[in-house]
This record gives sequence, C-alpha cells and structure tokens, in this order.
Amino acid sequence: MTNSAKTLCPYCGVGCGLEVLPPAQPGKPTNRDSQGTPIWQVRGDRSHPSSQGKVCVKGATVSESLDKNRLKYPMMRDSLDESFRRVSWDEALEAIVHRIQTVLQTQGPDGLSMYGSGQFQTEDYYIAQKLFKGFLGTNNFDANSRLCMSSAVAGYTQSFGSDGPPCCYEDLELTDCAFLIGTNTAECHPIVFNRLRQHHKQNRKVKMVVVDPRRTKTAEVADLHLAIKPGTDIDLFNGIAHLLMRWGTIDTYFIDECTQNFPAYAEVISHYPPELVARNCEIRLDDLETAAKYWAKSERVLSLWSMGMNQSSEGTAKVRTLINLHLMTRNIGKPGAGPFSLTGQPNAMGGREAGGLANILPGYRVITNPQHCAEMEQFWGRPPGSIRPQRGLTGVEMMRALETGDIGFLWIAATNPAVSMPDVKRTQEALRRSPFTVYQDAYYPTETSEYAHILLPAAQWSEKTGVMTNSERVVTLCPEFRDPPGEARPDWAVLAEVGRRLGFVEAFRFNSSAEVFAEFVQCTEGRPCDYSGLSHDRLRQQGPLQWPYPYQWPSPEGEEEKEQNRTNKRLYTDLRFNTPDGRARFAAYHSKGLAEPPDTDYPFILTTGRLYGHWHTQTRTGHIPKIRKMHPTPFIEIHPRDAARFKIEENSLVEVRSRRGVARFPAMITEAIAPGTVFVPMHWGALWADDAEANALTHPIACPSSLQPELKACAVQLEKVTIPTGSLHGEPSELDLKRNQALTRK
Ligand SMILES: Nc1nc2c(c(=O)[nH]1)N[C@H]1C(S)=C(S)[C@@H](COP(=O)(O)OP(=O)(O)OC[C@H]3O[C@@H](n4cnc5c(=O)[nH]c(N)nc54)[C@H](O)[C@@H]3O)O[C@H]1N2
Ligand SMILES: Nc1nc2c(c(=O)[nH]1)N[C@H]1C(S)=C(S)[C@@H](COP(=O)(O)OP(=O)(O)OC[C@H]3O[C@@H](n4cnc5c(=O)[nH]c(N)nc54)[C@H](O)[C@@H]3O)O[C@H]1N2
Ligand code: SF4
Ligand SMILES: [Mo]
Repeated sequence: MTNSAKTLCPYCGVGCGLEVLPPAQPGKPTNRDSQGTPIWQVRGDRSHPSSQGKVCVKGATVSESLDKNRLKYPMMRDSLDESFRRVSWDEALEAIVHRIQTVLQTQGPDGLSMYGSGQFQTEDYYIAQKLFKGFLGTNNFDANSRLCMSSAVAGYTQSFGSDGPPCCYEDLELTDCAFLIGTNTAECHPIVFNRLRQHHKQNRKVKMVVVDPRRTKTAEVADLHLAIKPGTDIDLFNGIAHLLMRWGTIDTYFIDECTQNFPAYAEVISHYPPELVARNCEIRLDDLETAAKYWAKSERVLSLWSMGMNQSSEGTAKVRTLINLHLMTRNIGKPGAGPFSLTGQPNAMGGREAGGLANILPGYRVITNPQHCAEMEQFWGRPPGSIRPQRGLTGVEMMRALETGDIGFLWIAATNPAVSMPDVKRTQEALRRSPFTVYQDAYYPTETSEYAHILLPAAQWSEKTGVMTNSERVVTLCPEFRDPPGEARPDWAVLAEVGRRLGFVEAFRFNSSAEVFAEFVQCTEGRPCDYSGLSHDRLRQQGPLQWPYPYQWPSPEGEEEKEQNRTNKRLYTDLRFNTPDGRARFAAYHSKGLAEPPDTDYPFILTTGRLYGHWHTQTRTGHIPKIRKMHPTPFIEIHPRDAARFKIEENSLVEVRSRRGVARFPAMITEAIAPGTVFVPMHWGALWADDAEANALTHPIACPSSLQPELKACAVQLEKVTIPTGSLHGEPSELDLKRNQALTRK
C-alpha cells in the first residue's frame, strides 16, 4: 500500500484517530526506527472528532512495536515441560476441536472457558459470545475488563437501568467544574486530559478537583487535591452530599420527578457530618467544604473516574455513590455535566456492547434476564432454554476452577494474565495445572506463553479490519493496512473456523469481519446501545460515528445526518432512564473501606497503577527504545517519613511482602505519596525484571456486585535489602527521577 490510512490508536480508551503512512514515500527517505528497521509513520488524524489530531507518546510510537518479537506460526506441545514444536493451523485447530468435544462429553459445557480482552475488536468479541454462549452452551466467557471496567458497568446498570457512559468529550470543554476521582488522567488518558486542561487554563472560573491518594501529574494542576486515604471515596461522596443537603443546594423537583430511593439515601448521608468525614478520609475540613462548595456552586459538574474507583471491593458502591451526587443536583443529561467513566482499553466499550463478560449478552443484555437470553437464542437460531440465565465464571474464578479441576479447557486471547491477575503467584500455579490451555497472542514470548499447550499467532491491529468504540461511544473502523507476519490470523477468523469445525457450519460462515459486524449490529436494534445503522462501509465513508445510531437513520451526509449526530451526543437528555419506570435509582451505601486494611504485621497500604509511557505488561512498549528510556526500571514510591523509619535511601532496594508474596523494588522517596501508603507500577512481569511483580502482592477479593478485584490496595510490610540495586534492576531513569522531584515540589 502506498496511500495513508486512517485508523484508531490501539492503546487506551480515549480512542485517538491516527493517520498512518507507509515507510517509503515517493521523494522522501524511508522512515526507520532507531535500529534502522523501516516503520510506518504515525500522526494524529485531524478529522477524528475525539482527538482532533492529537496523540500521546504511545500512539505516536506504536508502529515501532509491530514487527518485533512476533509469534508467527501455531506451536504445540503435550505438556508444559516440553518445548514447543511448530505445527500447521490444521493440526492446531483439530487438536482444539478434539479437546472441546472431549470436555463436552466428560465434563459438560461448563468445563469450557475463554478469557478474552478489551483489546479484541468488536467482531472478535461478538464471535466469541456466539460460539461460547450461543453454541457451546456455557457462559464461561470473561475478559480482562473484569479487572478494569466491570464496576462501572454494574454501577451504570444499577443506577440508570443500563450500561453506557452518558457524556461526550465536548463536555470537557463545557464544564464549570470537573471532579477527577481515582484517575491519573494526565498519564493514562492524556488527550482527554489535554482537552480538559486547555479549557481549565483558559477559564479562571472553571475548577478542577482531583481525588487521589497520590499527588500525580493530574493532581499537580488541580485547584484542589484531596489526597484521601485509599478506600475512603464513599465517605467523601457521602460527606459532600451531607453538605449539599445542609445547604439546600439540591434539585428537589428532579429528585421527585425522575428518581427513586432518595429517602433511604438521605438517611445514609445524615451519618456523614464533615468533621467525621474529614477524619476518615484524612483530609482537611476546609478542603472538604471547598470541594462541596465547588460542586454546589457549579451549573455543570462533570466527574471523570477510572481505576481508583473501579478496582475496589466496593467498586460498584463507589460508582453509584458518585452518581448519587449527579442525581441529587441534576448534573446529568446536559452539556458539560455527568458521570463519565474513562474506559481503559481501546475497545473495552465494544466488549460491553458485544456482551463480552460472563454476566452479559450482546446489545447491553444481561445474562440473568430470561427475556434477554430468549432474544439471543432466537437471534442465533438456538433452541429455547439453550442459554442459561446464570452468569459464567469470572477470570479469577476460572483460575480457581483450574485448581479444582472443574474446567478442562481454557482459551486465553489478547491478555497476559500471568502478569495482570491479582495474587499472580497463585494464578501462575493454577495455570500450570491447566490440562489444556490455548493462548492466542500477537507476541512471543509473553509471561503467559509459558503456560500454554497451544500457541496461536494473532494478527493484531493494523493487520486485520475491525471496529472499536471509545469512551465517548464513538465507533471507528480500524482497517488492515499491512500484512500479518507469518501465518498470523485475526481472532474472529480463528473463532469462526473452530465454530465451523465443530459442525456449526452455517452459523459461522463469515467471509469477512464486515459480515460479522453486519450480523452483530442487528441484535443491537432497539437496545440502549443501538447501532444497527452502522456498517463497515458507512464507517469507511463517513468516518467515526457515535452511538446510538439506529437503523432508521438515513445515510445522506446532509443536514439530517448532522442533526442526528447532534442528538446522540449525550444520553438521558430527556431525563428518562433505562429502568422500567424511567427513573434513575439512588443508592444508599455506607462506606466499608478496604478489604485488607493495614495492621501491625502489614502496616502499609500498597497501591498499584500505571506510568505515562508503558502499556500494561510491555509486550509492545517494552520493545520501544524511547519508552524504555523514559521508564527503564520498576520502583516503589515511599514517603520520606516512612523511608527514614526504615533507613531506606533513594534507590536502595526495598523488599515488599504481603500475605501472598514478595517483590523487590528500588526506592523512590517522594512526598507525592502519603505517609503509610506506597505505590508500585504494574508494568514489570517476570520477563522484564526479577521479582518486581506488583501482583505477587495484590489480593483477589472483589466487589460483590461487579466481581472486580481490589487491585488498588493491599496490606504490605517493607524491609530494606542490603544488596546493591544495580545488580537487580539498574538505576531509575533521569526522567523518573525528575518526575519524582517535580512531584515532591509542593
Ligand atoms: N500510560 C498508560 N495509559 C493507560 C494504560 C497503561 O497501561 N499505560 N492502560 C489503560 C487502562 S486499561 C486503564 S484501566 C487506564 C487506567 O487509568 P487510571 O485509573 O488513571 O490509572 P491507574 O494508575 O491504574 O490508577 C489511577 C489512580 O488511582 C489512584 N487510587 C488508588 N487507590 C485509590 C482510592 O482508594 N481512591 C481513589 N480516589 N484513588 C485511588 C492511584 O493512586 C492512581 O493514581 O489507563 C489506560 N491508559
Ligand atoms: N496490580 C495491578 N494489576 C492490574 C491493574 C492494575 O491497575 N494494577 N490493572 C488491570 C487492568 S485495568 C487491565 S486492563 C489489565 C491489563 O492486563 P493485560 O490484558 O494482561 O495486559 P496487556 O499487556 O495489555 O496484554 C494484552 C495482550 O494482548 C496481546 N495482543 C494485542 N493485540 C492483540 C490482538 O489483536 N489479538 C490477540 N490475540 N492478542 C493481542 C498483546 O501482545 C498482549 O500480550 O491489567 C489489570 N491488572
Ligand atoms: S491518549 Fe490513548 S488513544 Fe490517544 S494516542 Fe495516547 S494511548 Fe493512544
Ligand atoms: Mo484496564
């Protein structure tokens, strides 16, 4: 190909448009990376509505990662002690089909399971649901979104009657006050942050409040940083609500007409007077009052959140308690306002739309709703009763089922659970016991490939055509613009082929991902996430489009189209919610705090998260020199007071122990972290550093409603180790040190 292509960045859920150009352009020197390999040029797509031409370092360097360490051919082995041998696709697929049939006979459908990813495209997700839930008869499909977005899904669904972020990015530029809670937006959703920050800088009256135990890059520029004690968000929200009630700055008309359950909520918040809340959250009383005042005095309040809220044993309650504040002040369904969950992965949204978790079905249907099961049975031409209205196993439960022998077949795709799951040593042990694991990934090796019996090479972004949805419900077509390496194939095509080989020939007869998408969109018709009017062709011709986008909407790009695009920017503008009576639900929750609070044996709270340059388990970013230079080594952030207590100096090696495991990190002493709390990045699995796995320490205790584990907090003890750090991880980079200094500056 010699022309440029427009696509979407395959990293975070901001979903920036990219324009890519082939390495060789007439009359120009070939574009190469620092090692001399020709690479595609990447720049921001100015016509993309979400990003308007902007990109961050990850998007800008993505093409450097595409050709390194690729898995090119199917590989197989009979046991994990053997080395892999190259096999044909035919042999690999036959082995998979044979195993599925054996497990169906010996253990039944629930002996089968698949663990997928928000890095699937929507077509991959849909085919996996059709195969597992529709045709194999098990709801054991879960995705890494369980570790990421499931509390937001549960929160939206319970408060509004269905999933779906109701806001759009334009709200970032229309708000009077933005609350950023448990989100390091500046590093993790940089282009969303830039849009908000620009607006904030230009308008002195616009306020930015950051709620995060760490003084992050995001917190640095806030008007108010509430460095709450980890796990006290509900205290804070109920405390703000208490003050709003006291001041009478609530919208009683909206509460009466459009919501339910306010009295129960009012009773709960009466127990959260400001003095108590400030004490529980370990913040100043006047800061709490200032936060409440900002909320009360602003016409339009926007809240943005991500993992500091979702990854919690009370994640759903946190989300719903935040939504309460929006309901109580009618900060919803209007420009510049609303509760806006920032999605993590590039297509976590598409996954939700396509039913890609163990408790949902395509088209924002819920698996425990028999009517929804019946609709999908009919859609897929399956006999009544074939989809059981019972949720399947979550990712963590799949690991438990490997321990007990309850599953006999595990298919992992587009995720690296041997790094990213909580209590990862136990996870690794469980994976070691799996009788049959298929692992489908773009790269080799990854930490998870060590536990596979069959490796399937995946064509990844740029090598396959499919659709992804970003945080603001904008759907973008990502076309194939380069050839997959070796024999790599798109995920949807592999799943469809297995479906056909299992005998479901007609149901899985798809010749292209466009056909898969065309089938999928039909089952969204009439649903809250209706995009039955979308097709690959339309997205190719018209560019990215936002849902809802029903079939009835005509195609011309004239005035009518523009008008419709305007009306689907925000959900709930008519103040009718997706509950049976159209009213939103207040939630009455008391704060419970952390599942594993610190105690005398494990006196510190460990929190974990991300750095600007790296993406998760580094399968891509670990091979990009510029990013490695930015963050070459893991580290642990410790407050100077705690460091002094343990005689820990800058860069001395610290051993961190929890009840589950141990890890070691060079110390980074900084006032950016509160005393009593320490932070480590999640990016270093066993392939990238010795003993620096954040998840060796974390626990799997989950929110009872969303089943999302509390990856953001566990109790640990610290000890200084006396061997020199250089031998383990090398020195931290200039940039990380500078960042640390900048953050320490008060
Ligand atoms: N650079 C980069 N960007 C990414 C990713 C990446 O790997 N790298 N991954 C993407 C994905 S999948 C995701 S999910 C997002 C995650 O995006 P974020 O959620 O913004 O990132 P994290 O660093 O995981 O956590 C955010 C913050 O939560 C805070 N926190 C911890 N405990 C609490 C608490 O109890 N309450 C509150 N209020 N805050 C708390 C932490 O101190 C941390 O600063 O990023 C996406 N973007
Ligand atoms: N301690 C701690 N742990 C965490 C978190 C945390 O904050 N703290 N965050 C959690 C969250 S929010 C998330 S989202 C997870 C992320 O954790 P993972 O999903 O395990 O991390 P990734 O490195 O993104 O893994 C994606 C894999 O998919 C592969 N891949 C890329 N594209 C394709 C494709 O098209 N097809 C296939 N088959 N493979 C592809 C990549 O090579 C890579 O191996 O981590 C979770 N774990
Ligand atoms: S902000 Fe997210 S989507 Fe945009 S370029 Fe960066 S990683 Fe990609
Ligand atoms: Mo995530």
